[in-house]
Amino acid sequence: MYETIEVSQEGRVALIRLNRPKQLNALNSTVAREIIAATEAIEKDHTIGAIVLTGSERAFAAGADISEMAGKTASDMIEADFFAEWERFTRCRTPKIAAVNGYALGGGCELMMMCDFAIAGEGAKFGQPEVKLGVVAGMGGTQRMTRLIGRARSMEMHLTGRTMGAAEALQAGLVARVVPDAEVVSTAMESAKLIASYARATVRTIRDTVMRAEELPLAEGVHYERGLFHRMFGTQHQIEGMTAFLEKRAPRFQEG
Ligand code: CO8
Repeated sequence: MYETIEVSQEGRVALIRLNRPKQLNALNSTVAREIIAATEAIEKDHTIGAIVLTGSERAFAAGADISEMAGKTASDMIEADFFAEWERFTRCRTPKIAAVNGYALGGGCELMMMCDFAIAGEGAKFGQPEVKLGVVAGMGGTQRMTRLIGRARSMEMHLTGRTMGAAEALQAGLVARVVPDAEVVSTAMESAKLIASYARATVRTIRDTVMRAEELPLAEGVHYERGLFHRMFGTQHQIEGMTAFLEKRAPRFQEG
């Protein structure tokens, strides 16, 4: 069905694997179209509660496809609004975990940062090397990396184009966890299965609220969160979750 990705399902979790290993999973327009189409299809599937996005052992993704971009003019880029389609990926509310082995460079690192969090292998390498290509990051790298790891570190990464290893990425807050390379996908799947075991509506609300922290001033964010908290009372998931706790049993969330 897809040319550049493989999609499978394990229980309530979908696994999307980038499959252009010879090009180190460079993100060309087919990959973009397919990842977005797959994510949007998963979004509509009520049997799926979380997504794991991964690449190969050598590369999560080594960036946007340079051979596809190299000959373009500014008019071409503006006309196509190049990379704008990725906003559809970030709009999908199903939690997305990036499982990263090998290179996550340029657009690859940006795709990882578009996910809700990342689990990386000990050998993973991150970077925004666009400066070496004479351009700025185009898929949100300057914005998301700065929010995740702060201006000093983000500026240094963008201006030098150097790569950062997994231990440094963990310490900086670029990734949530680092595990042995061979355990990256299984750890991400485990985490995704746990998320998918909770009520979908609750998970989406929590995810949306955390995402708002990047956009809103503190007082507005806290007010927004409290309003959602109040409105969850009397819902079937709140009743079941709290009743189960008081009855000392596991909750059984019914999906409607
Ligand atoms: N695009 C296209 N092809 C790639 C890419 C890429 N980003 N990365 C690797 N490849 C290809 C190589 O050309 C090579 O192909 P071939 O075998 O046909 O020669 C194959 O993958 C294997 O790569 P290498 O032989 O180079 O493997 P090495 O192990 O020697 O090196 C590296 C691995 C270090 C990852 C190296 O391939 C590299 O530096 N790649 C490019 C990394 C990069 O610069 N990424 C950023 C791209 S730009 C971007 O993502 C955002 C652009 C923003 C533009 C804004 C426009 C609006």
